[in-house]
Amino acid sequence: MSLNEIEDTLFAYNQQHLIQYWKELTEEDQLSLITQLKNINFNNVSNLFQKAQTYIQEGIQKLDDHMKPVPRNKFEAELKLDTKVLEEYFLLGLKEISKGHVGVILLAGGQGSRLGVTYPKGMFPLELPSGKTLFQIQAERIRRIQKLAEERTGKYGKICWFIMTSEENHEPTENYFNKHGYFGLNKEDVILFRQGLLPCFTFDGKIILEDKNRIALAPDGNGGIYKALQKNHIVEHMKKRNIKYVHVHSVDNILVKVADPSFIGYCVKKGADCGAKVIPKENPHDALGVVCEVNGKFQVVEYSEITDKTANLRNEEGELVFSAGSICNHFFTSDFLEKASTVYEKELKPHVAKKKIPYIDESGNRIQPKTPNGVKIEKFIFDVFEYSQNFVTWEVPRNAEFSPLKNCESVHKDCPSTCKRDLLLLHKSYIQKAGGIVKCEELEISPLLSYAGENLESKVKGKVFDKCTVILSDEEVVVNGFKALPL
Ligand code: UD2
Repeated sequence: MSLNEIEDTLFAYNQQHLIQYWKELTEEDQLSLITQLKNINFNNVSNLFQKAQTYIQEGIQKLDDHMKPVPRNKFEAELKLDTKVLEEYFLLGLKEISKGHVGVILLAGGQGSRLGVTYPKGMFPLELPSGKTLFQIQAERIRRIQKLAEERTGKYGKICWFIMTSEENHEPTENYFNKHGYFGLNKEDVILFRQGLLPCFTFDGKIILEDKNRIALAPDGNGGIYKALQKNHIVEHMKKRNIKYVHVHSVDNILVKVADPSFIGYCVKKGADCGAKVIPKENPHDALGVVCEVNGKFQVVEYSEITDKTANLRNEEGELVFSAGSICNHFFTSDFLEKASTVYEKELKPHVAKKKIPYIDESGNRIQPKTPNGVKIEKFIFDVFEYSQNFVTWEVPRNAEFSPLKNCESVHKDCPSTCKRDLLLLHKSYIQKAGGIVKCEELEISPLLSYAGENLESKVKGKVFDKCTVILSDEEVVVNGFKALPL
């Protein structure tokens, strides 16, 4: 595409300002700018902005009058379930894993701005006794659950791990996995793919020029997954490998049960095409979106989209009516993902966030605004729930399954130290349950030894732990030679 053609397009969409500094640019910078412009589908982004404008002007609509809690037949709470039924789901999930029917998608394309890092969140040094990062913990949970599935079913099946990155963090993520030998997984079973970018807009629809040769771009939200699946032929790949069920989760939850057999088994047993793992909201102001029905369709309603009155509603047992807190942990069939990435994706509503976006002013100066001057547009992964033919919800306890790394330490909530605290507390409880005596603060279990508290007795029963220890699998003692003490 030549400059003339680009000029015509820019004119047609009223975005001529994007080349206003063209003559000042070096040849290299001109090439860079033209490449960015070529990558923008102006028709699509302009439609998206039109759709988003309703939200910018009217703010978020309150949905109170249309909301209903998830019906009982679409909801099950792990803690309230008969152990036999739970075991049935667990075993069913393991069987699907052993048949190679299960894939995992890790959502790792976020920018980590609240945490304040410019590198991928999965690499953040959590200061665990083992020195492990979120990426390593999750990789090792996959290895352990594959092994457990083999032990319980007699058949070994691989879980294929798909990792969604962004343009910005793709390379560092890939380098990190390469450097660490994919943490013992086969490289061909770990597939990295990039999500897309969208331009940032001023409130009146002008695409923002961040520098004279650079357009302000941001990842298109975790709902960008559907477009990215299609663009990178991921569903086709899943079908070739006979992957039928997919567990999708965020990168930041240190307690995440990757490819959780109980959740998968429950969804498979119910014949669901789509499912959400939830935790009970602790209080009405707990900042989690709630899974509920809106006008008969399943949806996640962000806490900012309901009034205090609705958030405070309680049932006869005194529990919150809208308590199914979404934790960005979902189940999909690969058939559903196929439709989501080809059909539903186009219908997904844009969400807008008003942000302070650096820009070049009329005189060519770079300005760092002090108040929001524009919007980032994102799609949300859960907005496809409304297309589900059979949606289910699986409630799990927070202390065993959810502790996210969102913020930097000074926030004191959902930050590095709370992640570490919650993981070590959970591990302490597993060790005590298996008959170990814990007399120290820092006791960690390798995910390669135990996925969720199983397989510990021979290593811990009757033993006293009085100094910082990492309880390793036999394999690790031999292979990695960690600093931590083998038992
Ligand atoms: C997410 C959920 C929210 C709640 C909360 C709990 C969405 C839209 N919101 O809110 O309902 O469950 O998590 O922790 O799911 N990501 C990408 N690409 C992007 C943006 C995000 O891959 O463009 C990933 C990100 O790396 C993370 C996950 O999506 O793994 C959640 O993103 P977030 O931390 O920005 O979402 P948050 O906390 O606002």
